[in-house]
Amino acid sequence: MATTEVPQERRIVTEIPGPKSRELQRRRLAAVAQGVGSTLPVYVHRAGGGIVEDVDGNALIDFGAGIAVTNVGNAAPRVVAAAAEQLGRFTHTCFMVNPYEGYVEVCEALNRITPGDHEKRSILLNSGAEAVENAVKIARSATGRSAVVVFDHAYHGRTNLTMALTAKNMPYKQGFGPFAGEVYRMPMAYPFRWPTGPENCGPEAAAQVVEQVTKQIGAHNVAAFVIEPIQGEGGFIEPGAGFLPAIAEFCRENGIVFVADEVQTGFARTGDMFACEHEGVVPDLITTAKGIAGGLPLAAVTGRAELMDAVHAGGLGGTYGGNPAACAAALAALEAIEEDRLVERAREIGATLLSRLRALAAEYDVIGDVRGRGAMVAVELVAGGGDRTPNTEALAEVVRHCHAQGLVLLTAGTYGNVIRLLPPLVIGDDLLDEGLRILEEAFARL
Ligand code: PLZ
Repeated sequence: MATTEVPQERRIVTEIPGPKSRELQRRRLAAVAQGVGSTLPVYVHRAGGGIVEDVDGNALIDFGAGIAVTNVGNAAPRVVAAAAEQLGRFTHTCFMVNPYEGYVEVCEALNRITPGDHEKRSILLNSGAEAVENAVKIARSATGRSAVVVFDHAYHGRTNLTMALTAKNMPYKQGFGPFAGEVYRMPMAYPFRWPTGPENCGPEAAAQVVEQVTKQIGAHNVAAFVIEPIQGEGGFIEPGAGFLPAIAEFCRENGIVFVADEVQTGFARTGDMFACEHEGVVPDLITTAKGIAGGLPLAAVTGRAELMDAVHAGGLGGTYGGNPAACAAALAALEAIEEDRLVERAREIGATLLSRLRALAAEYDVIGDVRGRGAMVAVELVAGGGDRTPNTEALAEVVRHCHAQGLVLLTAGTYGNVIRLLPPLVIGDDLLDEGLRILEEAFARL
C-alpha cells in the first residue's frame, strides 16, 4: 500500500542513531534551545507510507505519524501535488487582507464532515493550541460567562491559556506561570484506575463532575467544557461508557458550550471521522488540527453558526491562519481520507493492534491495560501481579529496544508509563505486523 516511492520496508544499516544523525545532534545541541526535545534523534531524510528514512540510510517503521498528523501518509502524493500547485500561484496574502477560495472550501468541508447536521461556521488557525484558545474565546463571547471546565489528564497545548487547561505540570507548565484564571479541573472517567471498577466509571465520574461544577462554580457561570473524547498526551484514556453523553447533556441543560478537542483524535484516526461519533455526541464546537492537512500546519474551530457568529467582526483571526498551501493540502488530505476509505482502514488497524496487544497482555503482567480505538491504541505498564503502580522502568526498556530496532514509538501518560501506537493509516499490513513483532520481542526480553 505504498503511497510514495519510499520503499515500504524496514532497513537498518547503522546503529540507531547512526553517525550522521549523531553529528547533526551535536550541531543541534549547540544551536537549538534544549527546551525542545526529540523522542528519537534520528534525523529524517524522507518519509512516506509507513516508513521514515534517516540521513544514514536507515528505514524505520513509523508508529507515530508525527504525533497523529500524517494520517494520510507522509508526503502523500495528492497532498504534495495540491500544495505545490498552490505554492506556484501564491504563497500568502493573509485571508484578512485578500481572501481566497481554498480557505472557504476547507471551512465548507469541515462544516460538512464534523458531527451534527445543524448550521455551522468555521475559522482556520495554525496550531491545535491556537484552535483551543479560539474555542474558549468564542464560548466566552457567545455566553457572556467566564469559567472553563477541563479534566484530569487533559492536554490542550503550551500557550498561556492552554497550559492552564493542560493537567500535567512536568514538562508542560513547570516554571511558566502565572496561568490564566477561571479554569476548573474535574475528575476524568479513567476506567483502568476507577476505584469501583471500569463498569461504574462513566456514570459515577459524570455524577461527580455535575456535583462539583454545581457546588464549586455554579453551572450558570460556566462558558465551556473542553474535553478530548479520547485523551491523547494524558495516556490514551478512553472515558468510561456514558461519560461523554452525560457531560454533553449537562452542558445542553445549562447553556454551557461543549467543546470537543479533536486535535489528536480527528480525521479518521479512531475509526470514526471524529471520535465523538462513537457515542453519538454532537459537540457545540470542535477543535481540529494535526491530521487535517497531511503534515502542513493548519487548525480549525468548527461549530454552531449562532455561537461562531456571536463574535464581533474583527474579533478573531491571525496573519497566517488558513495559509493557502495548508488549505490546498487539507482539501487533498480530506479527499484521500474519503476516497481511500481511511476510516475503515483505521478500524482494521485497530482490530489488528488490539488483538495482538491483548494476547501480549495475557502473557506479560506488566501490561496492566490495553485500550484505544482505531489506529489510536495504547498499553499501560504497571508493576504487575495485581499491583497497578506505574512502571516507567519497563517502559524505558521496551522503548529502547524498539527504537534500536528501527521502530518509531511514542509514549504518553500522566505517570509516563503508557506506550502509544499511532501509525499512519496508509501503513501496509506487513509493516504493521513487523512493528508489532518488534514490540512483542521487546516484552519477551524484559
Ligand atoms: N489538543 C488534544 O493532542 C497536541 C503535543 C506535543 P499543537 N498534542 C501533541 C507536545 O509535547 O507539544 C494537542 C493535542 C490536543 C491540543 C494540542 C495542541 O496542538 O498543534 O501542538 O498546538
